[in-house]
Amino acid sequence: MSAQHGEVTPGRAHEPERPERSESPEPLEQPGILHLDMDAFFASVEVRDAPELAGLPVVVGGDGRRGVVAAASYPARERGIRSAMPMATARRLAPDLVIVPPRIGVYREISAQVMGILGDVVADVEQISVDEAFLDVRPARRLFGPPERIGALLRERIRSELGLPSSVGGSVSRAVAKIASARAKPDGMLIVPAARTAEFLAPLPVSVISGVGPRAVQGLERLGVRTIGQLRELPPAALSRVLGPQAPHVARLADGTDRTGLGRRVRDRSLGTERTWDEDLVDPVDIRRRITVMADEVARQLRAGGFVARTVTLKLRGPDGTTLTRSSTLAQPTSSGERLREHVVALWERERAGMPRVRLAGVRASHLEPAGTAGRQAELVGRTTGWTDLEAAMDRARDRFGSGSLSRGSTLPGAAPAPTPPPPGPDESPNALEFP
Ligand code: TTP
Ligand code: MG
Ligand code: MG
Repeated sequence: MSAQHGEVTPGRAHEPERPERSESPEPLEQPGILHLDMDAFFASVEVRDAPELAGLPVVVGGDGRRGVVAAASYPARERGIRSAMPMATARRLAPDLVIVPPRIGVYREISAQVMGILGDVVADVEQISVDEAFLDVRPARRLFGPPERIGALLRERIRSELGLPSSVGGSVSRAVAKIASARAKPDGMLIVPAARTAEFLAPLPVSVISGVGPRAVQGLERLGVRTIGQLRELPPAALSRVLGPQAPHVARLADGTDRTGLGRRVRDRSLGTERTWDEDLVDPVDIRRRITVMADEVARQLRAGGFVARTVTLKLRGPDGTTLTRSSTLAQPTSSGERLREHVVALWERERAGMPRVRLAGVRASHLEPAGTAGRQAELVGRTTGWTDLEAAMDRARDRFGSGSLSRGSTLPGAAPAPTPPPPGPDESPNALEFP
């Protein structure tokens, strides 16, 4: 049941007792951060509830013309099917594909049960999406034993109490723990001893590092760098040219010296606003102005809560009830209204032909992170800084003088609309479902 494939044995086995050890006051460092992620989460729930589907290529997602795969079972992945792929493509890859419509309420409930199990065992749980969390297991060690014992216990409880497979990665750094859990999938566990971190990472493609997006991958490839081992050999200046302010963090990661642990606990993983109108909105300038105001409002909520968001979602509903939800993943997490606005307006520009009359509109930010860890670094990129500073100052003024005191030029009725923003770029992906 608890297939432990690919497990790297704990550090002690690779660090024989040497006399020099006594010169170092550091105790042998244990991997204290675990990352647990459910396997093919939505699809696994559907297979659990319809066991005749076991072993078949199963996907959860919309079956319509614009349908997209939300989750793909591992048998479906063997045929090349992936999340965010158009359903039509998935059907071509697997003519015997089983398509199950999503049951978001059920997944949310199970998500809460998973998090409940994690919270039973480990006090410090940082949930980062519907099916995954980071855990700081150092304090739980005295009670439950070493990290691999805790990881196995969690996987076993999720399996026996919820009937679902999950995978666990462990490391001294949260970023490496997440990479390890992905390598352990499906239904596995991979704990990387501190001293073997660089060795574990060396053969992996640079794209496994979160924050190294498609553009960075291309830039590195032009320098002949494909793996993390090769990235380690790059001079820091060259790395900075490709990765910008992220470079030092990525370099520490590649070296195995990163020790970034849990961030602040993020309970509300998304926040947003939506509005319904009695009369349909038909004027594009008006619609655009209203979603701009919403983006600003959401950004303000983010800043008030001390968060940055990785994903922004635009929801539109027409008079006949047709609802459209489109998400955009930001290259850098942000709390800037200007950035959120660029993305939601671009999403709307793309969809407006199919939704000429709008009854309801909403903007939601998700994949929240505490501002000040990864987020703050990201905000230092380019012009975002200016906007966030300006916006923080506007927040302060609003707090002092009331909400009517300030608004941006283009949101005032009658003001000229802002220029069309650039498209969000290659990091954007269509989402069949809003992340709960
Ligand atoms: P993931 O954990 O990214 O993927 P997964 O659990 O399906 O598969 P893996 O074994 O690789 O972890 O996402 C969790 C759920 O979130 C997923 O089951 C469905 C939903 N989801 C979407 O709705 N759209 C998407 O584009 C992605 C990536 C996930
Ligand atoms: Mg998952
Ligand atoms: Mg996940």
